[in-house]
Amino acid sequence: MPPPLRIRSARVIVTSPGRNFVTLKIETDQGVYGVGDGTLNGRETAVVAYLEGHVIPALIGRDARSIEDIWQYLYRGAYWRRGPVTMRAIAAVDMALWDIKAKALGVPLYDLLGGPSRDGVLVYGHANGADVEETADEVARYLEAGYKAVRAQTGVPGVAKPYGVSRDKDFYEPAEGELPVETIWSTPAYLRQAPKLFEALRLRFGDEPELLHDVHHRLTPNEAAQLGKSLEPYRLFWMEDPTPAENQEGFAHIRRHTTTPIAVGEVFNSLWDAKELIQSQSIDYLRATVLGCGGITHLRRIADFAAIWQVRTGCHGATDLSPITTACALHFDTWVPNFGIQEYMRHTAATDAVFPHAYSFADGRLHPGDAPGHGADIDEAEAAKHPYVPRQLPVARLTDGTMWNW
Ligand code: GCO
Ligand code: MG
Repeated sequence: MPPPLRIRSARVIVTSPGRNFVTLKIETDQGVYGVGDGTLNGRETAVVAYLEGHVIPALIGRDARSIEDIWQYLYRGAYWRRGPVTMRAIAAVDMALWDIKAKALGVPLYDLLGGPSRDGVLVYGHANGADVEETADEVARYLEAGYKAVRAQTGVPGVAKPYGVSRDKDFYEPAEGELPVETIWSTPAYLRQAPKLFEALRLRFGDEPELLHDVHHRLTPNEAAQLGKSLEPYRLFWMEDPTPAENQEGFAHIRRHTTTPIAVGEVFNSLWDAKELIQSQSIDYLRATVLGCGGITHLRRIADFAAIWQVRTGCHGATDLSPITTACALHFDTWVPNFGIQEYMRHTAATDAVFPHAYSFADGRLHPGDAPGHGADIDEAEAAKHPYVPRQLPVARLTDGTMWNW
């Protein structure tokens, strides 16, 4: 047995280079350290409290090589299981431990997971605009930049601040304001608008580019079934989060009525959120992430389970997942046999400066790089220049004032 790599210290670093990130840095007695992401958009300080109060004290002195045992200790041992805060805290530890192990062995993380299954990770970018024409121009910009897959979101007539339409064309960040900003939602107006967007995109760009769309939990199962049907002629790669997934049977209803592929799961925390959706073959892609689902240790278990029903991965990759999560996701995606696609919302230059990383984009794909570990780090001096700024995600109301799903 090689000598243990004792955890000497663990610290949380909160930084806000344009948006907030929670990072855990674990140091060992042999000088090797690892970093993990624990960011939870709008609820960052809850994860910080969980890590500092309940996780870090229990880590000191443990052997950093015992990734599985530490995962089980933090999950089973806590008695209070699951939930976004707990599972992000566990994810931060898990990412840092995989980083340490791979660095100690001098190999890129994907090598430890079983080696590469593909040459580069297909990603989709985010095009959005105030109307159909502006969105189409943005899709053109992504295709010119080499993207093979693009998510398209557009403004809805009569709906101020619709989901997915950004203030800044290059970077999308919905969190603003110390209290949630109130937005308005109209399902009938949206159901009229969405097919017009994809009709225009297919007319302009032809059949080849993969097109994706995020419904962001706004519809009932039957409205989602209507949307899926109306989008069938435009052959989407996927329709994402058509309805909230607490009621997993709702997806079986959507499935019965449309062949438009369905993706769900960016808010999932474990296999138990997805089990029936997968087993009933109600979905095509699972959006669970290393960040949301307790790290690589649990996500690869979910992916193996999903593979039995031919459900593929499509990891969440919005800007509220730090470059450390992006790096881990890319190592995971490079290995996972049932890979589908990876979301890629670019981070700002300020964020990239705080989190130097080995991954790079070329020809519509991201490449994890061959640096030992997951290849992402935190520049603490740079991070210290950006103190925490409280910001929250918006809320949504229907046109009559009724609270709705944002
Ligand atoms: C996506 C997501 C995000 C979320 C964000 C919330 O598909 O990328 O829906 O944009 O809204 O992660 O913090
Ligand atoms: Mg989404």
